[in-house]
Amino acid sequence: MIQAVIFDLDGVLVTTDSCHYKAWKRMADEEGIPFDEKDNLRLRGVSRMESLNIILEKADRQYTESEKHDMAERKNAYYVQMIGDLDQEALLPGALSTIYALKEDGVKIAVGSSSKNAPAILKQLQMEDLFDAVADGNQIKNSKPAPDVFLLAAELLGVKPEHCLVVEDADAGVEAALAAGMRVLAMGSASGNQKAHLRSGTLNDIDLTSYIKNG
Ligand code: B16
Ligand code: MG
Repeated sequence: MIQAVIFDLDGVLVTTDSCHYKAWKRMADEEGIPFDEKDNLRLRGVSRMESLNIILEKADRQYTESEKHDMAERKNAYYVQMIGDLDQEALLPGALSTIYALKEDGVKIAVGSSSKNAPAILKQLQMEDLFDAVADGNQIKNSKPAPDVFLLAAELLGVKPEHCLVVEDADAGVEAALAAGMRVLAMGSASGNQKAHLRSGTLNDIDLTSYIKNG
């Protein structure tokens, strides 16, 4: 029986996934490193430094740790600048209505995001009080596909992993949820993931409350 839903943030609740791409693209272009939307799929859900390491696979030289640190900082500065004027119009279809419907049914809700910017985004969208728990990239050692962020969210909620359903837009996030022993709805760019228990284009295309009620 599902007692809690853990939402990924970028690409599930908010359109910030495209800002991550644009910020990495700007950094990669400046460095002359090939990087496109297809490469970007591998970055979804994974941490900032792991994302950089994936981008650098196509670089024609080695970068020092200090250079890598500076590049990650530069990308984050571009990203933070881009999300500076984010408002509720950036919420993805069905995000708010799904959250409210679940809350009305007494289902606990949490955020499980790899992003260290998650608390700032939730605050800017005035959503920080909406969730029963928030687990993010600041609190974990291993990012998705490791299960850490979802296990932490379940612990903060006081709900066993087998009673949690994760909503994810990244294949790495689907893997993380399965590794945590949770059920998972794959949506958006992960909507073709056959390992997930459920699939949908957006949160508007699925009635999560009925799914949960019917067990
Ligand atoms: P930051 P999610 C993830 O967020 C993004 O999908 C991924 O593209 C990003 O690299 C990661 O957060 C780290 O973000 O640089 O802000 O700490 O999808 O898990 O909500
Ligand atoms: Mg995501």
